[in-house]
Amino acid sequence: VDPEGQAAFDAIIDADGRIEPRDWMPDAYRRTLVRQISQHAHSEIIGMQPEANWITRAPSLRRKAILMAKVQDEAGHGLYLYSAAQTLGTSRDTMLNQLNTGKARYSSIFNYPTPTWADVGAIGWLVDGAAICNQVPLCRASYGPYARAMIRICKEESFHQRQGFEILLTLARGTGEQRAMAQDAVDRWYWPSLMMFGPPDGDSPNSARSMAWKIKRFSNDDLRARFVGMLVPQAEALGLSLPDPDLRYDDAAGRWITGEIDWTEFQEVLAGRGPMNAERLRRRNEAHDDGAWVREAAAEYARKQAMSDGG
Ligand code: FAQ
Repeated sequence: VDPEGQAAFDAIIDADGRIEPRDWMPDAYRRTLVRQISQHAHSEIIGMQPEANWITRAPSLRRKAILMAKVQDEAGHGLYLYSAAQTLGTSRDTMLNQLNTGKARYSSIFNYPTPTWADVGAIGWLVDGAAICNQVPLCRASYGPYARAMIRICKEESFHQRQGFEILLTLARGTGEQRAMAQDAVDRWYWPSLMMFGPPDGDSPNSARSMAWKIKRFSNDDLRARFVGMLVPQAEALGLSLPDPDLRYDDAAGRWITGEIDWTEFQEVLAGRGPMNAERLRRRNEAHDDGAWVREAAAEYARKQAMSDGG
């Protein structure tokens, strides 16, 4: 315990200021940030897989170029986020090792399969849409390096979201078969995208403290309701329906209320038993092993540079 450090930290948080890497911070604040930022980084890296599945089969050269750029953006997001987490004193090797050995969490959403091209549209519209809704408030998170990384990430995510919307719009205006494919993808991704916001507020052990520290600015349920409110008019514009017959606007509460979310499914996915958990981890390790020669070459290059700089 450092009473002076704590007082300075509290004053910065109260004034809505930013905590920077060299500032004193409570251990639990540091741990929470490493947990959230590294989980976020892992999500970006694992999140490359479901869409990369379609790079070789995108329906045109233009679609292929856009999809490659999008998947590459996700890699970039992972790298900024690992860098932000490293400023808290945890090495990238440690974080990647936790991911590769299945000890770290990453977003539940990336454990679902992408059997059709319309899934690429649904991921852009729903998954990137949910990501933006959750991440725009994180641009004001109290930890400086995280908040600053989020600004660029959000700009790129909003481009991704429109890219997905446009894929679905094209399909929805296409043949009957294409429209059905778009609807089927929306039906499969809608509920998992609502789960991205995390457990209901009453079952969210980290929320109260993260909100007091101004890492999180809104609760999981508030952001989920805000997201659904964004989807409703967009689904109408697409001419597609949301698979939620109980969805309604509650005038008294002033917010959208969804049908019941299947939290058992969410828990199963978190426990590693989602449809694609094992495959995602297998592929992650395969990519890591395939990249060993790049790491070795980079280390050797750095060693030679250091030698020639030295003399
Ligand atoms: N999946 O107490 P809370 C993207 C865990 S966007 C898995 O509410 P917290 C872009 C949680 O970690 C996706 N686990 O926790 C993209 C905690 O476990 P722990 C990534 C989940 O942290 C698009 C436990 O449940 N975005 O990648 C999930 O206060 C397309 C209790 O939960 C972020 O990471 C879940 N959905 O709130 C990429 C955003 N939800 O650690 C490619 C930053 C909860 O105690 C293609 N993160 N858990 O064992 C956050 O905003 C927060 O961490 C929440 C969870 C809101 C996710």
